[in-house]
Amino acid sequence: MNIYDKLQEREKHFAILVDPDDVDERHLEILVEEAKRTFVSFFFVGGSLLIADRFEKTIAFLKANTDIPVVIFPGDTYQVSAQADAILFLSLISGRNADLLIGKHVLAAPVVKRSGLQVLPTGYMLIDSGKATTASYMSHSQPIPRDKPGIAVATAMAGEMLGMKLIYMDGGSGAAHQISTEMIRQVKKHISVPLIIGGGISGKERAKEILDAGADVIVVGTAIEQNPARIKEIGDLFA
Ligand code: 1GP
Repeated sequence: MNIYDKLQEREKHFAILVDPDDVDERHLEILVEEAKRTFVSFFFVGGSLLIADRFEKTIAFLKANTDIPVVIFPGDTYQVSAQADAILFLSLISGRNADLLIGKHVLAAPVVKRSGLQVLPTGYMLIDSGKATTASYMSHSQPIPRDKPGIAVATAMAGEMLGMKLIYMDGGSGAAHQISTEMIRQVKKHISVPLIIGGGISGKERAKEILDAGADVIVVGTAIEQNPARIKEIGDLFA
C-alpha cells in the first residue's frame, strides 16, 4: 500500500514503534491483537542500536499477522528489509553530522533501491528532552533546545524546501521532557508536509495534546511496551 495514500485516508494517524530488541513473539502477538481492536495506521520498526538478531523476524511476524503497513524507522544502514512496506529515509537535519545528513544514505541507497521498498524522504529532528537518549548519544549530534521553537521552525522549513516529504520531530525514546505543544504548533504552522511527533508519549492525555497542537502522526513505543493496553486507549482517540 502506498504510504502517502494511507496518510490521505484520515486526518490523524497512530504509529506503534516496535524496537525488535524489546519484543519477543509473545509480546508481538499481544501488540497485533490490541492493534486490531482499534485504529492503528502503521507499525514503525527499528532502533538506534539493535543488539539481538530480531529485526527481520519482527517484520516477518507483523507482515504475516496484520494488514497494517510496516514502515522501517532505521537506526543504521543495516536496517533495510524487503519484507516491509516502506522506509523512512531519514536525514538528521537537526544535527551537523555529515554522516547522518547524507553519508549513510549513499551507502544505503543501492540496497534500498534493490529492496523495492517505498522510500519516504524524512527530515528527522531530535529535540532536547532533558537527558541523553540513545538517539542523541548514537548520532553524535546536538538536539534542538526544547525552548527554541524558532530553530525548530526554520529547520523544518529548510527540510521541506530540500524536498523532504515528512518532518519527524523526536524527543528520543523514553524522553524525560516531551516536545512542547508550542513548538509543535509553530512548526505545523510553517510546513505543509505531514508532521510526525514521537518521544515519551505516555498515554492518551498527552497524545491528545500533541494531536491538538498539530501533529499528523504520533509515534508511541516505550509506553506500549510497558503496557500494551495503551494501544486501545490511545488508538480510540482516532475513532
Ligand atoms: C522514539 O519517537 C520514538 O524514537 C518513540 O519514543 O519510545 O518514548 O514512545 P517512545
